[in-house]
Amino acid sequence: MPASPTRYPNTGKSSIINTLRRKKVCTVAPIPGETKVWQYITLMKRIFLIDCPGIVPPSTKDTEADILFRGVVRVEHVSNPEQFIPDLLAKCERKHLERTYEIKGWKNATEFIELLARKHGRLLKGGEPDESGVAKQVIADFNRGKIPWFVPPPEDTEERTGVDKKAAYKRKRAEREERAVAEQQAEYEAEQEDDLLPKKQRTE
Ligand SMILES: Nc1nc2c(ncn2[C@@H]2O[C@H](COP(=O)(O)OP(=O)(O)OP(=O)(O)O)[C@@H](O)[C@H]2O)c(=O)[nH]1
Ligand SMILES: [Mg+2]
Repeated sequence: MPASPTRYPNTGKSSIINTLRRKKVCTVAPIPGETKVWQYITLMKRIFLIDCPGIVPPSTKDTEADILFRGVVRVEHVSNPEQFIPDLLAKCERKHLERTYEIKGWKNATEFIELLARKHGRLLKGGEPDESGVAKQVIADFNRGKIPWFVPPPEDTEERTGVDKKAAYKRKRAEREERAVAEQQAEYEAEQEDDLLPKKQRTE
């Protein structure tokens, strides 16, 4: 039975296979395009897995920035990387960026890049900041998890009716029953101890 995780690059396909096999059978790396060829891995007698290179399917929904921040593109292939820095700054909290890079006080993406370029001496001839080089570094840091960031889960606005509602009631009832059983058990155990006490004292 062939089973193959086909997904974006750098999303952990090879890692899942290593976890299933409980050993390192596939190479894993924090850069997209690590897996270059199909690799067959026997999971059980009649089940094998195929680790394959990631693919980026054409999508009308995902913007170029969405795809980039998912870590599925190698930064060296990104043209004008500085164009994505405003989006990156919007995704992260200022305090996290300040802490990661030990810089403060930027008002926009250009100032952010400039501060960083000066701090690390990434200047071009004539003293101009190397905007593209710094932007690539920041995007790479983001994709490798050096800058903390998160997205809150979507709000649960669904109104539960029918089966779902019944399931919630059932769960609550089961919890109540579980608590009652635990209380009874505790009472029983306490009684047992009380019963044992005189006997114990007798034998001593
Ligand atoms: N935080 C986190 N990182 C993970 C997880 N799974 C994998 N990674 C990391 O993500 C990176 C990519 O993992 P891979 O298994 O190489 O991804 P892939 O999908 O095989 O990538 P390609 O071969 O490039 O298509 C590695 O640095 C892994 O250590 C996870 O569950 N959580
Ligand atoms: Mg892989």
